[in-house]
Order: sequence, then C-alpha cells, then structure tokens
Amino acid sequence: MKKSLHAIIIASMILCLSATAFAQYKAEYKMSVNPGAVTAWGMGAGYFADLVKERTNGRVNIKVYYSGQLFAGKQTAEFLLLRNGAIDFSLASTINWSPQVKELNLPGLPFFISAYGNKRYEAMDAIENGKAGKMMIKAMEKKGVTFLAWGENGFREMTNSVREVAKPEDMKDLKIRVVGSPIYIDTFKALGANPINMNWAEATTAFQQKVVDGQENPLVGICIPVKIWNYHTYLTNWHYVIDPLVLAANPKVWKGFSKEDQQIIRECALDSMKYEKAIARIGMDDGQSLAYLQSIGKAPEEVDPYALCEKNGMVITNLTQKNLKAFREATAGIRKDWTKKIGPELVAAAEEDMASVK
Ligand code: X2X
Repeated sequence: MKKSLHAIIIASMILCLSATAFAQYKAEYKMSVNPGAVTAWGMGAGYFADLVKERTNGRVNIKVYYSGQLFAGKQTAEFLLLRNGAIDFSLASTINWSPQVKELNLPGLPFFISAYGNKRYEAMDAIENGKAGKMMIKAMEKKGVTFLAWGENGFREMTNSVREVAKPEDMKDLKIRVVGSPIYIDTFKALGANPINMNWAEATTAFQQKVVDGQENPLVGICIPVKIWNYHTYLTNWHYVIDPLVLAANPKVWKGFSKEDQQIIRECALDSMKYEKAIARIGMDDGQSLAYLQSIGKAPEEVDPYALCEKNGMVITNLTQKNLKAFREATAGIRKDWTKKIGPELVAAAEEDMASVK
C-alpha cells in the first residue's frame, strides 16, 4: 500500500515537472521569410518547419509567414522584430540585417567573392566555415539573436528592360530597384546608375508599371520563381555580390526549449539549409547541388536556369575578362570605403578563408 502510494506520488511529480517544462512552449512559433513560398528560401523555411514538427513529435510547431507578412514588408526592420520577440524564428537575408549588423555587409562588397569565378561557391563556403563566418555569427549574436545555420539566396544578377549591360558605361542612368541598404545604393551610384530603394513587397508591381528599369536578385533563388522575364529581357550574369541567408531564433524563445529539443532543432536547421542551398545553387555549381538533391529524392523539374531564361526570351550577358576588370575598377572605391565600415579585420579574415580555395 505504502509502495503504491509512493509510486503515485512520484508519477504525479514527474507529470507536474514535464507539464511545467512544456508550459513554456507556445502553441505556435512565428517564422518570418521576406519573399514568397515558391522561392528557394521559402521552400527551405517550409522544410525546416516540417522537419522540426516531425522530429519533436509535434512539441514545436512553427508556422512560416511568407512575403514579409510579419514585418509588413519592411525588410530592414526584421532583425529588430526578431530581437524583441515579435518574431520567433527567421530565415533572413544578410542584406536585410546589414543596417543593424554592419559585419553582414561583407558578402555585399561588390566584385569581392565573385573574383573567385567558377570557385565562387567554394569561396563562400570557406568564409562560412572559416574565421570570417565565426566573426559574423558572433556579431549577430552580440546584437541579440541566436544563430542556427547558414542558408543562401545566391549570387545576385541584374535584369533590366532597357538594354544589354556588358560594361560599366551601359549602366548609365538605369533606374535599378535595390534594397534600402546603403552599400547597394553606393555601389549602383558608383556605376553611374540611378538606384531606387524599395521593399521587395512593392517591387514586382514596380517592375510591371515600369517605375524602375531593372533590379538585381539571384537567378534561381528569386528571379525564376517570380518569372522575371515577364518584366525584363536582359540578364547580366555578373555574380557581383552574394546574399547568404541566416536561420536564427529569438534568444528568449531559444532558451525556453529543452536541451534535447534545442539539439533536434539545430539538426533540422542544418539539414533544411543544406537542402535550401542546393535548391538555390542548382544548375550553377557544376552539378553538385543537383546530385545532392537527386540523392535525397528532391530534385526539381527545372535544372538548367540559363536554358529556362533563354526559353522565355531573355538575353543573357556573361562578362568578358576585360569587362569584369572594368566593373572591378569602377567599384574599387566602394570596396575600400566599406572595408573600413565593415571592419578591416573581418575583410582580411574572409580573404584568408577564401585563399584556401585557390
Ligand atoms: O529584396 C530583395 O531583393 C530580396 C528578396 O532578395 C531580399 O530580401 C534581400
């Protein structure tokens, strides 16, 4: 009798303890993504939420809010909302967070990582896995978010409806929509264009109404999902900057999870971002991403982004060595100024990390 009473007391104590552990969990965690569900990052975020639900047996339920809904399209405000807890998780562009975390301007240095040509993806991976990546993570965490994994929007290419852009002079006076991040405004001004700062939420309407002549975004990550050929004919395949994504959580929300669930969520973050990166790189990295996606049974139908753009009437311009050099020279002042703003130690660390790729 005494024994069973004991057992009942212990059992109810365990129940109480686990109830308090779960009591901290929300019924739904809100996750923000700036573009729509059909983009590489939209798909990556959806996959992350699915994996987390499955592997925590439904204890952690993340709902993805696409198209900037959680920040009313104001993409450069996302970081602050994640930090103050209005958003629980985010898969975000480093560009959108760069006004708050200056170190995140590093991938936006024009014609910096792109100098690695065909090895540009390896150069980016070397930064993420190297010293510079650690410095960027530290900077973000210091500013108040919990980093989980790197994803990728991609190398950003330019499209426009006016003319072929092969050399810096061709940029003259073109009205190009850019994110409201100062390094982008500076870069397009240095190239003689007329940069127009606009949120992505308004951008496609602006393309349709020809408020701007062009824009810049990754080919597979964004341009193809939004069928950019409906607005622009000319594609300049210049890889001038890269846009890594960050999968992160609000620190208070993060601390609310059990150690076991934190471990599971971290693994889901890594697995889903490996998938997301492969989607964003497909057809542009010598078949590596395609092979990976095939190995997990997730290869999409379209695997050649350039052929798809041409089929839809786009004119693709690749830069000659001479013109690439001209673009590099025209933006040398921007790299110099922004190296000071970003921090010369971080830029030097990135150069060191990338040297391992050569
Ligand atoms: O606004 C853009 O261009 C986009 C969708 O790529 C970002 O959020 C940085």
